Amino acid sequence: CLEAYLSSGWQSEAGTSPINLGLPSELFSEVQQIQIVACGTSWHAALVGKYLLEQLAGIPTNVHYASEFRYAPPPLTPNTLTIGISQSGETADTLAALTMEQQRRADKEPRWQARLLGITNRPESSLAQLVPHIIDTHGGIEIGVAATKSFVAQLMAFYCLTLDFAAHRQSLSTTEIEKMLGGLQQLPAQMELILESQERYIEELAHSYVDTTDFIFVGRGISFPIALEGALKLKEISYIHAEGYPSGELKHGPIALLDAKVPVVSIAIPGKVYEKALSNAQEAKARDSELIGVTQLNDEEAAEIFDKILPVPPVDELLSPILTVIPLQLLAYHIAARRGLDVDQPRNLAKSVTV
Ligand code: F1P
Repeated sequence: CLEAYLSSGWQSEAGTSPINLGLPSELFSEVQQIQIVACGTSWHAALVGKYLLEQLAGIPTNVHYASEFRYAPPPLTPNTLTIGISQSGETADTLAALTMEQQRRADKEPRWQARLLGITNRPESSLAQLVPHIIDTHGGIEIGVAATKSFVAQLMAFYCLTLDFAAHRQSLSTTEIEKMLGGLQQLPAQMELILESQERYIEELAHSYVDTTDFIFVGRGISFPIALEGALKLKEISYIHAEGYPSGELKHGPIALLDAKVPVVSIAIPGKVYEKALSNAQEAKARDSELIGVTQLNDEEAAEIFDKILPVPPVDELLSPILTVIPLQLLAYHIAARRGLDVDQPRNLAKSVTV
């Protein structure tokens, strides 16, 4: 996906971008605010996008459930970019939210007019026909109903969109941009390493959770949406009740649910919020929960705290979502397979919700 977005022959010059998304510059000029509408897994990808766009490009960004947008539309703001993200490009709620945004801004002055952008795996979809511009994730068609590879492709689209904004606004230096691009380019090999070295272990580990009825997932900062996505995958394909929370929210209520029967999965990657994430994980351990850490390979501090570790290769915290989601997808997959469930066609779920 990344290769498709790189500008050819970028010269590390401030104010120019290493990314070419094929979008017109008017779409980006003087953007003061971004709003993203999405459902399900795409909504979780949007939360990672919000983190990146706010922290790296400095643009206030709101993420809305597309299914709620029509009933509680946010007040209009000028120079606002609205992004609809949908793997299938056919999700009715996402299409309706974008249509509403287009209609309510139709007669306004230029600053207030709709600027709509779609992010989808399907450039031939209804979403692509509805909005004037799209970013093709190059993620291809999902075989299963539950989105997995799409999530990673959507994240890559958000990394590149953010880098493009950050380069033009000079909110990151060229050195910072180059460092991030270098990190992004290493991710495919690191993902393969996880798949090759961890799958057997995760398959065996999954056997011990076949009869588990509840799971809690926690993460801080950029890892919080990954906690939500890990929980969603378990619900969607394994039919196990699972919730995701920001690590620091545990003590504000969910901690009452914890005991030896409720495993807690904590995503904790060395970086800004690492120590805090580890100390939150310890709160769960004190309530007898089994602690499973998605953390960096060979981290001694983590090895002391977690009962079990799903390791990922060393990675910058900012890029870690693309790696940390993989063991969680594998965990949900192997628990479901062990339970004899149809992982590609879970009960009650549609590939795209078109009503
Ligand atoms: C959104 C979504 C998926 C989920 C399921 C139902 O789809 O919630 O994330 O796995 O397939 O639809 P989309 O708008 O990203 O196509």
